[in-house]
Amino acid sequence: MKDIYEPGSLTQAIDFHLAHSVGKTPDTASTTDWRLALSRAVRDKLIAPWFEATNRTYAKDRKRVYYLSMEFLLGRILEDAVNNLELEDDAREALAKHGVSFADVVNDEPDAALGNGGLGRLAACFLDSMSCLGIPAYGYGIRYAHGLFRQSFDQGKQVEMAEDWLRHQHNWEFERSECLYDIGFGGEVIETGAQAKWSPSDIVMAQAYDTPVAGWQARWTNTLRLWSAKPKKIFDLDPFNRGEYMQAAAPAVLAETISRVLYPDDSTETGKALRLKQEFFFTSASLQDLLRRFLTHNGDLRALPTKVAIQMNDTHPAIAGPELIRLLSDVHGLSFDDAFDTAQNTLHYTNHTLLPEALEAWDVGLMRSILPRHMQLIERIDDRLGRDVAMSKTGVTPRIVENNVVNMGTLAFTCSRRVNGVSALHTDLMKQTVFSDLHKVYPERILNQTNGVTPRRWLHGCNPGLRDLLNETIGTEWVSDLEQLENIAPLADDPAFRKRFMAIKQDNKRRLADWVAENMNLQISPDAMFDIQIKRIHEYKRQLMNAFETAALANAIRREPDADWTPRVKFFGGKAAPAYVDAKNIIRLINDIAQSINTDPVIGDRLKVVYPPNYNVSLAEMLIPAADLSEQISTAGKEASGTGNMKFALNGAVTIGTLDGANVEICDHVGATNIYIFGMTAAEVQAAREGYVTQDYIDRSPILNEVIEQVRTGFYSPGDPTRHWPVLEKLLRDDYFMVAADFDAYWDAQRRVDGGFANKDAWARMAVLNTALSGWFSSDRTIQGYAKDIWGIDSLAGETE
Ligand code: CBF
Repeated sequence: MKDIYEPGSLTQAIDFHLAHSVGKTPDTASTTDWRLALSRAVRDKLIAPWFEATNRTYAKDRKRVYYLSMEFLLGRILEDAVNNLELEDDAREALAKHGVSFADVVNDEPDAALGNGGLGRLAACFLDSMSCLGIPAYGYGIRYAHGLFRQSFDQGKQVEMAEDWLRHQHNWEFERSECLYDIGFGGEVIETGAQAKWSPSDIVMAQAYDTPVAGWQARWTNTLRLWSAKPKKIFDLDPFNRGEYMQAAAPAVLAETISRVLYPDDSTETGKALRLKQEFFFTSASLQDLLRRFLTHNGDLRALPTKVAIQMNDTHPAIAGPELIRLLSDVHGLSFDDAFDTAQNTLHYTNHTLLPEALEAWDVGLMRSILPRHMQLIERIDDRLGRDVAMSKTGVTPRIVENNVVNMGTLAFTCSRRVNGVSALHTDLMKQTVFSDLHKVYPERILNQTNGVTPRRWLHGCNPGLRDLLNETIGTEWVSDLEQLENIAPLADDPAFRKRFMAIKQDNKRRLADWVAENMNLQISPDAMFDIQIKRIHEYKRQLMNAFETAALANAIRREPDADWTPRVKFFGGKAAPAYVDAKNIIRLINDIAQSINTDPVIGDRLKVVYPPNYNVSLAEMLIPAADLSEQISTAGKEASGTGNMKFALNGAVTIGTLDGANVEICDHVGATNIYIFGMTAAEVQAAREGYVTQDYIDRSPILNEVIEQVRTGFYSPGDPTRHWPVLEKLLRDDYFMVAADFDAYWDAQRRVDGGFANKDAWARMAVLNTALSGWFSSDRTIQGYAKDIWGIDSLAGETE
């Protein structure tokens, strides 16, 4: 299929869509209208490669990947698509003819925040890489009407508001009103002989919305298919006729609740049930959809693994095991054993965390009431596991159903051909801890695929200055072959190159400083070190340790204002889960510390603290290119991988971090002299747990002690001196993440950073080397690993007819 516009005719396409899709004339069009017109024009360009990719996959009857994820944290789509199609100059020019700014137009787009953090953003990077590499794939997820909440601060406290990304037309998707599947809940199982039939009491429909995902230069285009919940019965006329309008609308409202909000607060029983329903909803719809597609070209469902690889992104879609078995056996007539073997050879599971509270476990009663047939199948799968365990003679006793809960990690593991961790350390720890028993029974199953990030969004798109310098210096191939960045490594010793590299950093910092001045009413100097910690707020990520260090630095400056300080601006960014009270308390403390420091004339420009509300992908795209220092300071053994750490290093920020997650591999790649590593290792953390007393560490650290005393006596909350006691109380009672134990090491490392930054040449050299040696952290490399080691799929992009 040919492109419908002549090359270079983006102007014509935009003008066409402004009139025919948006219904406006140039003189009445708002920025949003122009955005919608440009989006349509750009989307048109994706259609030909999209159809071609689909046709080629069908024509060659090739294996596809189905990536099942509760989250796709896409961020803005327009700028990324323009970037991947290399249309930026054309778009800029076309809009400029109407006096419209390209930057205003792309910034007008709300983030598609269909995810919380790392896991969801990883899924988005993987979509990009699968398209870049020509791997036939579908992303399957939920089309939440409201993505991750909008965060604001009220006197330092996090306030959550509903997010509204679909308020304007969402121009990237195609509604598939014909693509509908029934999704059942509750009811009973009717058994006749060996046959079982599930008769659900409630049924909602899953309707597909497709978004084309173009890879670099549109070499290949895959589909993101998101499911939206629709009522089976649109409207109840009887109650309406009786004047009971609310009751008449109730079935629709209840059905639509399933895809209404990302991650409902699951601290209540009703919240938990909704979450389980969401998980089943999108998993079942995706499986029904892919089986339908498979059956259009194939007859024998036992051949499914030859054409289909399903990746479960964490345990959220782990119900895929029993659901696929149910569809294959109850619906399509396979025996349980054939269905199990087929499902197991098709499914794969990625684990993203070892934190016990994040490992999903569903109450058996809840599971049975919502998914009665699945609960039966889970028990049969557990029996199969029991048989393997007995045969293995390993002496271990892993079970899926234990103490009246269904352990979803064990279920996902048992139903998968391959199980992977997301960094080398994390994968080792998986083998030693949560999955140690299962690893003994199935020693071949666990493997590692260290995460990566897409260079298209996280360098080419977000850092145009550096992009241009790289293009000029080593050509453009690095965009799809990121390890070519190594070619700039020798230039770290070239003063002229370093100067240009750092001038770009300085521009990025200036842009950020302007944004802070405009949006936060705070003046910061781009000459100071920009020290940035952006991620979800969680105790294991230790924003608290950073906050304490910030306060301690302020104390030191106040004591000796005339000493030779390295000026710093500390940035924090991130949201806490609405029900996570301890994390919300930390946010408030950070904001109070910021307020105290930023208004202290003695401290002045030596230290400033910036915490922009509503951290999201778009903000990250501005913050990361402007960073000098990247804070990756989690308690060792707790951060599965991290991906922000990779984005920062790629953009020439130097890391201060623990030997946790992918930091270990970043250190290996950029070299120990180009990173500031501190603190306990994962093994030391384990050893320190025995007899750990927080107060002992505080007593040994006068610097930390002073800060703790300040917090206790209300130094940061003068009108409300006990405000931060809950933070201290928690720390003293249970410093599980060892803030106190690592504090002094962190403080010392920060002082080494001060010295390092003061030596401009040496710092610039480190910054260049971080970019040069981070190419391995491309998600293209990660996806190549999945394709080879897990899915058994080749790229189709380079193949000729
Ligand atoms: O693997 C992607 C990311 O996933 C998490 O965000 C998660 O949700 N479990 C982890 O916390 C990160 O370490 C990891 O990089």
